[in-house]
Amino acid sequence: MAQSSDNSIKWWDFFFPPSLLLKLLRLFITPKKATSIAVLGMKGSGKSTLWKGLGGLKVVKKSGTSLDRIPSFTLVRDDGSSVVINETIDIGGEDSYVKYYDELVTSNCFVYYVADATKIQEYQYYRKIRSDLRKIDSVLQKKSITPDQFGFKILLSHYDEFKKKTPDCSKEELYRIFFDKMASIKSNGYVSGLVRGRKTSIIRAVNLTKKPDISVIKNEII
Ligand SMILES: Nc1nc2c(ncn2[C@@H]2O[C@H](COP(=O)(O)OP(=O)(O)OP(=O)(O)O)[C@@H](O)[C@H]2O)c(=O)[nH]1
Ligand SMILES: [Mg+2]
Repeated sequence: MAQSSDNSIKWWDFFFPPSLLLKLLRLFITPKKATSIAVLGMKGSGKSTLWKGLGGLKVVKKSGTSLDRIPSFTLVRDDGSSVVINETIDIGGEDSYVKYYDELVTSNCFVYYVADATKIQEYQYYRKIRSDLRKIDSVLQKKSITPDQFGFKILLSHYDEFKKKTPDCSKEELYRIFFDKMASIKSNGYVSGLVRGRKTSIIRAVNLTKKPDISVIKNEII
């Protein structure tokens, strides 16, 4: 999914203007690569808050989401670099929205699955997470999307509140609790394999209302 080309202007370009001209032309003519992001996950976990942080949504409705259009937008990182994000939809977290995974999980997209860290030990809550992850796997299988065509991360939001409730519990401990709850996930798909394999690289505890955590998320989007 990564793509880079060194169009940066160097000192010697000023001594060889044709090369400078060529680079300027390439900068303006080359279409910017667009990236698709899907934000899936539990009700009230922070999906719309994440879209707002990334720059795709102006306001987060207090009543929750009922299918909001996210127009294509330019995501700007702290260092000024940017990436165009394709038009998509912001979905709610109830079961009735899971059918939209079929259109949102595509080849060459990056999927964020958001769950509230303060709720992951509740039986109904972690059962629904397992079921959602299985659904992502079934879409990957149905569309024959291979791991190299797909980016995936689980965001455990409300980490600030989790920390207030359980100050002695480290992020590593929280990840262990999460993976324990996912251990019996019944699927042989890619995502289920990652959670069963306890891959900590796919999980991050965050406060989605705070800029530093949003910046980290923005910086890893390529
Ligand atoms: N403290 C804290 N609050 C958060 C965090 N993420 C989201 N919130 C708050 O949680 C509430 C719900 O956030 P939303 O972004 O609407 O959640 P959602 O997943 O879009 O909800 P639905 O669309 O109903 O599924 C809002 O009041 C957010 O400000 C977080 O990491 N920490
Ligand atoms: Mg929402």
